[in-house]
Amino acid sequence: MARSAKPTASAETPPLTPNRARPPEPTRFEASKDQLLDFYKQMLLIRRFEERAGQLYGLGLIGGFCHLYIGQEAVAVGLQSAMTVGKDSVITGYRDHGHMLAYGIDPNVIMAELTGRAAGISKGKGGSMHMFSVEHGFYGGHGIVGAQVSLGTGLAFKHQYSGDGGVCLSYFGDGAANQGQVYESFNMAELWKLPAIYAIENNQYAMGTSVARSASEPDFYKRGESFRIPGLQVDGMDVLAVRGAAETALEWVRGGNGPIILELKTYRYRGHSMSDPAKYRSREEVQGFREHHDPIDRAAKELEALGAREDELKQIDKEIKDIVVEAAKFAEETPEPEAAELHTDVLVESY
Ligand SMILES: Cc1ncc(C[n+]2csc(CCOP(=O)(O)OP(=O)(O)O)c2C)c(N)n1
Ligand SMILES: [Mg+2]
Repeated sequence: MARSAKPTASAETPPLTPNRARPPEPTRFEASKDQLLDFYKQMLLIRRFEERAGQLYGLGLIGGFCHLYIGQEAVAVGLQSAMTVGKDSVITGYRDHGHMLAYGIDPNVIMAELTGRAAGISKGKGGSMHMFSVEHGFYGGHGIVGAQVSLGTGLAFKHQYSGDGGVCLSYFGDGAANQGQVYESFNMAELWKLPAIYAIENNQYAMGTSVARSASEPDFYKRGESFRIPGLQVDGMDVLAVRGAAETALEWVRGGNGPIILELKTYRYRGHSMSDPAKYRSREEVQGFREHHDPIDRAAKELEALGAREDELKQIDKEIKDIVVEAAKFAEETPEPEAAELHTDVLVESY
């Protein structure tokens, strides 16, 4: 077959994305003392819950996979505090406990899911990676890396199609951002101007592989460039910066401008999952983040500057500990599912 003639080269290469509208630069959220206290409590709840989940795993009370969210708390809390439960939807990967807690879902039923009990949010049959709460608009909990991006794009399409005013927030990692289906989803989302926020949680590792070793474009907020999707890079260790970016993103998307990407720069303190010996990074690196960039310490310091007293913060610490102790007790004592449950929630027809 004859090749078609090459088009004549223009004298100058046009700019990659001419005249593209962009959202404004986000500003840090100006929280009142009460608002910041609320974020602090939520982050602390995630931290203590995850620490306890790690212990229960060690005791053999949690089976299967278990991916902890310690270090990344400001991301879920900052973003989800700006969403409207019952109107918007959220979807994420397997590192999902924190996202559920940040949405105000009962810690008891989340912990009971981890221990595989009937009272768990997926009746004890989903475990750590497969938690859902449709009434909260929380669509999982997915183990296939990147799959939630396409599913989330479908949820955004549903919001647009039914005109319900909702936005879908899809979380995924730096590793998932190299998946092919992510870019098919980006293309559709921008083409159809879907109400979608893509939140890339750049915790700098995909299992044992660092971003430096795996990403040809490590600035993940630029990953939508070829689809004309704007992106913003955000300090994911600062809950107020995250909340500020969430507001900018929501305004952009709710304004009918189509999707937006947020790259949240964050760090996971623990291994990829409970079975990760973490030999691919140094102790000093992890310690550096814990000591100098911890999102909870940062919020505590700001609260003190806003007039919170030490005993007030200590009291919150105690309340959170009690909630987590209660969740662990519930998760250990509540019964396992009946054997007959093996046959429910299973698709047996052809679709
Ligand atoms: C399609 C697919 N490929 C590979 C895996 C194995 N896997 C599980 S988690 C993971 C790393 C993903 O890293 P990232 O997206 O950065 O998320 P993080 O774990 O850091 O939150 C891989 C490769 C998988 N579950 N699904
Ligand atoms: Mg990662």
